[in-house]
Amino acid sequence: MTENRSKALIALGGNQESDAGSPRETLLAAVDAMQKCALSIRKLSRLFATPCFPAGAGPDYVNAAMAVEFTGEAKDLLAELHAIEAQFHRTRDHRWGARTLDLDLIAVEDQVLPDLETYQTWRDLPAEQQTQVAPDRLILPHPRLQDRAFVLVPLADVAPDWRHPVSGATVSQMLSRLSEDDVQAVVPL
Ligand code: A4P
Ligand code: MG
Repeated sequence: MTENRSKALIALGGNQESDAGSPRETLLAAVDAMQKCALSIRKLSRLFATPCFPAGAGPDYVNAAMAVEFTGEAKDLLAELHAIEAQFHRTRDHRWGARTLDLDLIAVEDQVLPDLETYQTWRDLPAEQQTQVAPDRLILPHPRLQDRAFVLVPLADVAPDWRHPVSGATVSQMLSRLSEDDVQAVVPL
């Protein structure tokens, strides 16, 4: 019997050196590590230099995105991503703090997890609370994806037509709603 394969979108980011080298080298090493685990990489975006958000909170980031296929549940994929972050000595000192490697699960098919109401609560979290609280379970789609040029510009390389299951907007449409300054600040390496 063949098991069901699911499609997922992953965002990669980092702004601190790791044992693998610069953030750029770390991201490429993480892609290598992913190739060795139970997911198939379908598409990888270009790598981009992006200004740290919030501005001034740390060095610039390198960001990228990938489209993958995997077998199992979304939470198992997130656990794999956390294991790879740990390989690169990602620590969680404070929320949105500088990091060697951040692997966020952006979407799995058109799943809304754990349910629409909880997703909406995290999506609508007031800005001042966003740096203070982190969810203790998987929220899908990633609640901030529509706000961030450093996620959407790389995502447009791999899945411009992916449609958000709650808003109905495609990646290209979400990108067109951001300020031109934010989008132009995301520069291919
Ligand atoms: N969690 C729940 N849902 C998800 C999901 N869909 N994907 C949980 C990933 N994790 C999810 O995540 C906090 C908790 O959320 C974990 O327990 C996880 O299981 P985290 O990765 O430990 O913390 P974080 O990375 O600080 O939070 P988050 O929400 O991933 O922050 P972001 O959105 O990644 O923001 N500026 C630039 N230029 N580029 C960046 O990549 N990244 C951040 C971090 C800030 N500024 C940035 C960038
Ligand atoms: Mg994260």
